[in-house]
Amino acid sequence: MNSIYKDILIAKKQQKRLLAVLLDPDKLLAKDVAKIVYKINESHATHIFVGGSTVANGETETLVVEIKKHTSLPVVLFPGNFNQVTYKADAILFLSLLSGRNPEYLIEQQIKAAPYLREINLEIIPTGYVLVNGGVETAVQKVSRTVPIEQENTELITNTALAGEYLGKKLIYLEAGSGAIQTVRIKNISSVAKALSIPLIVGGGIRSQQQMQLAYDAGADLVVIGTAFENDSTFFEK
Ligand code: 1GP
Repeated sequence: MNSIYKDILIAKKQQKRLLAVLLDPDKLLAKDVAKIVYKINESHATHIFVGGSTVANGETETLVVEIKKHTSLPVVLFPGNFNQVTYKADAILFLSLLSGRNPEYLIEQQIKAAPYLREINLEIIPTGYVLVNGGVETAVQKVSRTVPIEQENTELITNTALAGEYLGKKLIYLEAGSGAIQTVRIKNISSVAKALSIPLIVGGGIRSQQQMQLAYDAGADLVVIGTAFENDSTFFEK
């Protein structure tokens, strides 16, 4: 029980760099899963995240089942809404959109997910989700109908993440949004990392190995790559 989070904590302590590849059930076809997951297994990825802002009912579970046929990496849900929760995964980032002021994504979706989560044996990782301006209106921004924090406002970004830790979140996911043009600025990653004692996930718009390294160097414990690998399955070979 709770082994995925424990492993993240151990990795942080040992200063190991974790890497999650994000697969969106909306974009990945079942027939492509085997070859995509093969590429992930060959890379230095440590986790597979599954989720998206707009996913039809049932698609997440189908994808998770297919992914797990081909990998021993932990499969962690990164759900856009409560319909994406499935017991077939290994863990769930139980997200609360702390940067937004829409109760639906702060607490309502979580209430809807709770009775199902109680029934199943899925590791639950309370995660504070902090969305910053990625230079373009991202899907998460549209769907959640929330305003991301401006990247100039390092203090607000940092204090929001820190409040998440004080609320008992076990992870903070600092995010520019999938397909962002502007990644989370180094200054913001480093300010948040310095303030937190819990592990920090960083994602959104990272499209090169260099950007990944900069995020780690600034204090990200786990970096998430979605679009770059979606567009080019040789991304990790470079
Ligand atoms: C999205 O952080 C992830 O929530 C990944 O973003 O698709 O831009 O890599 P990208």
